[in-house]
Amino acid sequence: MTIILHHNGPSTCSQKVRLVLAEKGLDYESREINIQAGEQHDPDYVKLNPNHVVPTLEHAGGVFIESALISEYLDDAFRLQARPSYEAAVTSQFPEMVIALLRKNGAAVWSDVEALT
Ligand SMILES: N[C@@H](CCC(=O)N[C@@H](CS)C(=O)NCC(=O)O)C(=O)O
Repeated sequence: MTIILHHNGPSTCSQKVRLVLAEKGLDYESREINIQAGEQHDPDYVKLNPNHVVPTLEHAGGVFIESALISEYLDDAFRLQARPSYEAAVTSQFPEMVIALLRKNGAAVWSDVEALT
């Protein structure tokens, strides 16, 4: 499903949404609205955004206005999958690594004591 973003280059509200799209690696169709030339007042655009401002996002048959709400929508619709990291893998194996190290150095660990009782 294509994402269409009606936006303006220097507009901070548009930049906010473009940052979210970039962060999530999402491709989108760009529709530049020249607000200096008053294109935000074009009757066809006002049908999408009755506030006469940018940005406006179209996706999945819906029209979204207000940069904060658009950002929240994108965050919900395209939630990033947590990638298992090396650090996470090491952290989850940490207790086993400590036990192995203790055993290697001749220390008895709880499971060794249990095995003797
Ligand atoms: N609360 C809106 C504000 C949008 C807004 O004010 N956009 C400005 C650009 S940052 C705009 O389109 N201005 C055109 C105008 O006021 O005519 C949002 O966050 O989306």
